Amino acid sequence: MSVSMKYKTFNGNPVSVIRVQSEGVIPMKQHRSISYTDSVNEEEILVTKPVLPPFSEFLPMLETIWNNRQLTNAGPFHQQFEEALCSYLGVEHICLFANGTLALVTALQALRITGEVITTPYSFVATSHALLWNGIKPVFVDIDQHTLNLDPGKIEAAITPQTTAILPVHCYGHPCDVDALQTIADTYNLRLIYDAAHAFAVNNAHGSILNYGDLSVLSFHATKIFNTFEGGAIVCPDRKTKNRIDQLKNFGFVNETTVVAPGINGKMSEFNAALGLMQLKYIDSYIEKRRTIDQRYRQRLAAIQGITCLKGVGERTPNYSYFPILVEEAYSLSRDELYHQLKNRKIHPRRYFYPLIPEFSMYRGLPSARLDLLPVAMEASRKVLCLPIYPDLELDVIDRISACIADLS
Ligand code: T4K
Repeated sequence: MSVSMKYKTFNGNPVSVIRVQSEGVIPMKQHRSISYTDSVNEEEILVTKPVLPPFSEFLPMLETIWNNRQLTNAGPFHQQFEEALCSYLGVEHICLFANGTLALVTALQALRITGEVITTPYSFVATSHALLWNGIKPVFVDIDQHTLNLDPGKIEAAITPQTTAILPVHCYGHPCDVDALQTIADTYNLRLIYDAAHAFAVNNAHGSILNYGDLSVLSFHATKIFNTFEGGAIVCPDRKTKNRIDQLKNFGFVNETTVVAPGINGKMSEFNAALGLMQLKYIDSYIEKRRTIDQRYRQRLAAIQGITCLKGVGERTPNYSYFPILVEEAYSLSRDELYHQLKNRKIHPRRYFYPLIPEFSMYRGLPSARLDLLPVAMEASRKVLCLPIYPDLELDVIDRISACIADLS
């Protein structure tokens, strides 16, 4: 067997490609996997780099899994992780999932959402995809120019007799206008499901932002501030809803012989749950490091004309999950020119979220996908650049990134 590693790009991003080639009587087979190992090219600065607990601390947990052979289906680590998360986040009930997308799809199923759902055009595609997977028609409404979250002032005009719910996103972890959204939901008898994939550990003056609406959906993907490799969760207010969601994520089983709904397999494994438990020990230190990075960027970028650092509104404890800047006309380069110039300098920011969801072919034909109806989202999609931010990012690297942006102006 031979192993070789090559540096390549994937979706325009630097990755290392590991090639494993086996030899022998069996015809040669190539296994291809993609990793993000730093050793291949130490100088590349990626938009994020997942944090992990010390390997030695995780090993005893792995040993437990190896010994007890409970690999999935609500094992002991799963139970402990659910309890620990509820207590850390300040929420009543949580249902763990294999990833955030399955959690979104299941949240819509759990509340039996049909017809039309009002949502934001400015998000990762998974938000709208979850609607399509449920046969629901997304209705895009423009965003607020300060928070880049769904603009409550524009929602009422989009409500029709078919509207059943609102699906906003706490974009970059910056809270939506939760009170205004709840008022609209109550007035029109709509369900309110938050895509809170970016909003882990965000609190406003009253506590966790995850306690608003009917349900909130989290992602624990590798690129998120809190990761379980892959993972996700639904935060729900009562035991009855939790039971229904737990059934739906387990094929609809309520016991060995009874299936009450066409459920899916959305379960989180013991491996992911054990890792999550371990990550919880360190999450406060991860967020604190991100806070320092956020502050450093703001200091270093403050004087650059045409660069605006986005800020949340109403967070008592932010999570600093992204560092989005707006590249305004007063800056000498366009957002895309800056993006490419930085890439040439081995700095890899990301254009979250470009293109806009309504620009993708499966959404383009919808009446609400007309880009002239979504001017704020369009502008954000053409101006925002998310700069690298992760706990291990050294302050001198932030200074280097900021200096590049200043030099290019
Ligand atoms: N709702 C919202 C609002 C979301 O943002 C997301 C996910 C979801 C729902 C769905 O939740 P999940 O089903 O994913 O749990 C990434 C993530 O794949 C995606 O989870 C995330 N949002 C989205 C905003 O970003 P990409 O296309 O940027 O991923 P990728 O592979 O290019 O990674 C970005 C950078 O991170 C790379 O430059 C390298 C680094 N990286 C990535 C991975 C996966 C690593 O260093 N190690 C890794 O293992 O989508």
